[in-house]
Amino acid sequence: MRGTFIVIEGLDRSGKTTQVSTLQTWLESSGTPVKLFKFPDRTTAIGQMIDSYLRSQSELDDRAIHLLFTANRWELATSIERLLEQGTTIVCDRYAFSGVAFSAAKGLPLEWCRSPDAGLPAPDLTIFFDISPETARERGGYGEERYEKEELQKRVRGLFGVLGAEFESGKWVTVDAGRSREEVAEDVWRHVSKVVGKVDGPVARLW
Ligand code: T5A
Ligand code: NA
Repeated sequence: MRGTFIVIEGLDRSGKTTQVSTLQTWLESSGTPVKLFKFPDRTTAIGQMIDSYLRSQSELDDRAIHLLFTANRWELATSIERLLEQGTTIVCDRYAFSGVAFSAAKGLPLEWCRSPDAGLPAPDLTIFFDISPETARERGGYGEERYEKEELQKRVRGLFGVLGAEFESGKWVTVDAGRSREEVAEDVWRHVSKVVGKVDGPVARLW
């Protein structure tokens, strides 16, 4: 069996990073080899440009930053694929769906936004963390970064809905992330345990 590719997507402050770490612990204790990825990966040279932009320390054209986010995924795509083939399950904190939803919410055409991500490894399961902008706002640290503005987050939420609707049921699931950490973790585990260690064959491609 190859590893399972699990992506956690969602709005800012929906608790993705918190849950990815719980999920890692649970997978490890069930004996599943697992590796975490996070996009943007701010540690690479491209990631440092993205980080500077997100913290409003530099300005970039909307298309230029979009392509940097995509390039940041491509620079790690081979490692993701290799690990999956070697039997390691991957849990990824944000992926191409964030890439499309955030840039399209800023006004770039949806189809233009999708095309540079075409051909990337496709997740076996995407869990979308849905949260109202009002609940997200009450959480720690909200508003520190460039995209953490309520109007933009509302458009992003709508666009995630459009992207998710294209998937067959079971491949894209929505979790109510406005609940307690424990309730969200249980729900995530319920979905993950249905697929993990059960997929085989070649890794699919976006889109
Ligand atoms: N972006 C990203 C693009 O535009 N294009 C792209 O291609 C990609 C990949 C940075 C920005 O980049 C954009 C989207 C983003 O605007 P990021 O680095 O993932 O993306 O952002 P982060 O700031 O790291 O993460 P988020 O803001 O999205 O937060 P998380 O990971 O969803 O939330 P988390 O776990 O850090 O929790 C936030 C706070 O809430 C608390 C936590 O303790 C923490 O204080 N919390 C809860 N509180 C109450 N109840 C719960 N259930 C809670 N769960 C967590
Ligand atoms: Na954020």
